[in-house]
Amino acid sequence: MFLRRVTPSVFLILITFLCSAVLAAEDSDQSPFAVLSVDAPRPSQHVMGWVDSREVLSLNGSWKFLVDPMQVGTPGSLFGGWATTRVPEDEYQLLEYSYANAADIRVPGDFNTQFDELLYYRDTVWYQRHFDIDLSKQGRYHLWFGGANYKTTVYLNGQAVAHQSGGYVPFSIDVTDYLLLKDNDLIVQVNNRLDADTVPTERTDWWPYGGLTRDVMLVHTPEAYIVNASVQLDDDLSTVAGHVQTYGMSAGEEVVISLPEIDVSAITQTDDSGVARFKFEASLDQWSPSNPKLYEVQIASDSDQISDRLGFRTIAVEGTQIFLNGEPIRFRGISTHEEPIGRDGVAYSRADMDALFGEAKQLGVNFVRAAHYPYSRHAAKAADEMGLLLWEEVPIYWNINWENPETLRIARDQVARLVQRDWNRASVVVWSVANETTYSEPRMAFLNRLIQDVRELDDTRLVSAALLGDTRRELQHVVTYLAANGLASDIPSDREKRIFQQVINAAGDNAPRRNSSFNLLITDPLGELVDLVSYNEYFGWYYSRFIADQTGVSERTIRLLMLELMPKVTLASAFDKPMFISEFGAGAKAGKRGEGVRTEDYQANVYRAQFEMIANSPQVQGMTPWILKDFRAMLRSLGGVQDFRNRKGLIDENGRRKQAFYVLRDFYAGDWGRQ
Ligand code: GCB
Repeated sequence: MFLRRVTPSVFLILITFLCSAVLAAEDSDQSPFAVLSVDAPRPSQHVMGWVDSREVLSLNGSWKFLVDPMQVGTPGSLFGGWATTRVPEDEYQLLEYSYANAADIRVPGDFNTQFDELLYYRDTVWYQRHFDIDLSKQGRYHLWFGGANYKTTVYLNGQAVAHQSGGYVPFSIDVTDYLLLKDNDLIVQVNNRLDADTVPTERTDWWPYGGLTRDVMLVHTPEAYIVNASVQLDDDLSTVAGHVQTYGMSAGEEVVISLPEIDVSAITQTDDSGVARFKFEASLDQWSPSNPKLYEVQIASDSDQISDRLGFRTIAVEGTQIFLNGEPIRFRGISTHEEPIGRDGVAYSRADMDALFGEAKQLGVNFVRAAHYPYSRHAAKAADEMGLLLWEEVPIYWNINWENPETLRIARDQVARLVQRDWNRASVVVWSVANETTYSEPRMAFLNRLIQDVRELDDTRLVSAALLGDTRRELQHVVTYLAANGLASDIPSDREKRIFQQVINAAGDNAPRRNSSFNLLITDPLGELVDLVSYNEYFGWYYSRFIADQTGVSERTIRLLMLELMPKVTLASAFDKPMFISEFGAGAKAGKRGEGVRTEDYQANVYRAQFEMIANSPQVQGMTPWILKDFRAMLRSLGGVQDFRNRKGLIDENGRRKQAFYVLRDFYAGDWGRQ
């Protein structure tokens, strides 16, 4: 097709050009127009931890940036070669790209909000920078990425040194053998396109921010070094146990763990696989929201030393209660996304997290659900210091291809990297493996695998997943209760009462009595596998619209009746475990007051009704309403109201508080919050 349309002379030139391109494609038999892929090793499964105590060269700052919507830059493709910085030798040399003339971009940070024209962009981009190092030092150098969304290939001095699929989590590569003394050419190709097989998939109710969203650094270690270490307080509250993962050390190497402040240290030795396990007694002041005490912990071998400030606490469930350091606790929480207050884009710095969590604390919370993907390492560090309990999550969200082995591999990689990064953060008490996934056998097998992985890596925290109820069954129930209550109310018109009467007649013997209460039972079999049965419910918001559509009763009537019915609802699960309301909420445009949806008043009323429902439900031991701040969402296009933001925040994107903020704050200051 393409060849038939060109004239003969152009054809000759083109053939010559294509031949050289084909040769350059290293004997590839692919078409020169193909989008090529490059082979590169995967980063090590062992996450390099404790990096903040290491000697590092920060590679944050200004990088050069190219956009590649046609994916032509990959080495070997006709217009490609962007993986090496080249400058034309003279004015005759034809190059299709130039980093010298490229835009500047700030790292860390997403690219979408750094360039107006890239807000909705979901494809390939290229980052480039140079750096020098002091190679006179003995030891090894590791390129460390805090996270890159979502598919990343790293090129150093022209070599493809790593390929990582899946965003948000850290990965590192030992690049000692590829480094030069001066002018190292570091180029990173990142693609933020998602599809049906990725984690998450292409449909999410948050912005799929792309690029080098987290810190980048070159970490220096000795030849033989400590890769990571897990240090946990046992349930007896007086034993500290864990393990140290080393690299390049032979069996029998001595490793010392010490807490100088209490003058305690323990000596252990590496085994054949370079792992040193330890257990020792220590009398520690336990970490809690009211006492976020951190201790300096040092780990040293003959050749290496790392340190961090860690808190010590236990978390457990028994029956339907949650225990922190052996004491019952309720999680008074709020959900968040990783977006800063007052600026668009991803929250990437410690200052961003301090401000976001600081605002959460103003609500009187002791708990934050960091939905729906791993945040930067700064988040849990901030929470450790502020005394906030944290729920951390992987982006197994809505529709996941449960049957694709590569999807499972990426999901397991996300879980493993998140857990290994944050397993020493006292603030983190819940690992969540999924959000709102519907029941199927393949889903059970997939999530069961992830839950087992979490428990193998870290059996000291609670595992959960935000469940959906059995929506159809629930709605049928709710409709009959609404009808029974509606018949006794002044709100519905005569016509609507006739509809309600038909609903009651159809329910026959199962019809509820007027004013009777309604018990909503969570039965998802995933509840069997988790420690905390978490449930997202949107009473007062979505359900009302579905019911109005189904019954022909006006949405106004359904909404007003629903607010009356909610205080009579109790929430429970079929499992003898604590329940947690991981989401509820309602949208409101800040400053919009009065009647009807999307007003601050309606949102506040939904919160009030929710509190009555939750206070009626003894199994419920915590909640994280949706959500602290309005956030960017491609699903939310409604002009003048949403403008591509989800408006369920208690504050808007600039920090303006809505009425529901104060309603939640008062509730947490009251009896339920104090128990
Ligand atoms: C949910 C999702 C969350 C959405 C929220 C909403 O159930 O878990 O990601 O943003 O509802 O606002 O609809």
